[in-house]
Amino acid sequence: MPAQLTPAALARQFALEVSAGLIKPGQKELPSKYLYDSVGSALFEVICALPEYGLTRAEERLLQLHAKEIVDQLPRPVVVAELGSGTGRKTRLLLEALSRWQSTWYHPIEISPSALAVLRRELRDINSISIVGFEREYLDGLREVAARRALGEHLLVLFLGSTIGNFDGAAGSDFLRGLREILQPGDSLLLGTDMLKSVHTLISAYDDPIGVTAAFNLNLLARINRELGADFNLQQFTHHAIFNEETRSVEMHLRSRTRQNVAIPAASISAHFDKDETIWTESSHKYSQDELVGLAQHGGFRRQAQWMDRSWGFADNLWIAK
Ligand code: AVJ
Repeated sequence: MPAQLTPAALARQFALEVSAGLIKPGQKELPSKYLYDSVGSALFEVICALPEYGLTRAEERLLQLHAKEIVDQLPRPVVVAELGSGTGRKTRLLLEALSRWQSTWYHPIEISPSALAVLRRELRDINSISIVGFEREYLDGLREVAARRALGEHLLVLFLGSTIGNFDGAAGSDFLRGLREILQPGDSLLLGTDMLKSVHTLISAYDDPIGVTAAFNLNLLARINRELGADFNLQQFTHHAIFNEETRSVEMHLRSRTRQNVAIPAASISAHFDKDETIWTESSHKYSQDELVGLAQHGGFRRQAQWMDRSWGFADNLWIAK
């Protein structure tokens, strides 16, 4: 894989972000992207199989039904970049549909090296596909892809799974604008968005009864222990999922059972926790149709088409850069 950061640079970055999030006054937080080391990625796969977490299956249904139709709406030739590629099960449906028309460059952009490795193995067999991955932050990787494209080639950016929902507040909208700046008019974005639904359904999806999501969340502390030499006692933290009505986001938190201090040597800090204090580890924003209209407009995109799975409440949106 070309263009990756060195392991030492990644470790330094992780330590910096952990220390910034845990020593700041007020709500402690950790970036949700760090949930996906090899253990976290494996646990996320299990989450996707849980009956309570319908999101991934909904998008798979959409792509199974409509991949051909989606591909038909794209300008060709097209180069495909994917932000946060996951295992490639959904991507395969699109790449197979595309490869009937053209040989395709596919550039997964993903900070988890284990996820990239899985993906390469998973998609290798598709006809006339060339895979070149980038172990980079999303927009850094996308800039590299955009810089390498040939004249006359259009870009299709896949941002599936409602990962956009992990940006909280204005960050999602800012991110889409940043992404648009890298694109040229006529390039396209296929954006997966989980739609607003009942609070009961949402909480069950993020606080499942057998505790897989709890393990996924707690693994972040275990990862900090493994990689930064910290001494988090995982028995002393519990998983919580709440729906924030104001921001329309499910939030995952880790709550400290007691007053405690945790040393994180590689980040050069000792973090203090009050009893019941939480670390906010993830937001998963849920969308309304009106909000999508506003986001596209603000971002500089024309809404070309939308495919909706009504049984769960999930949309794949095809937007074209204006
Ligand atoms: C992969 C970011 C879409 O927010 O629903 C699943 C991650 N977190 N359960 C989501 C997740 C808890 C997931 N995304």
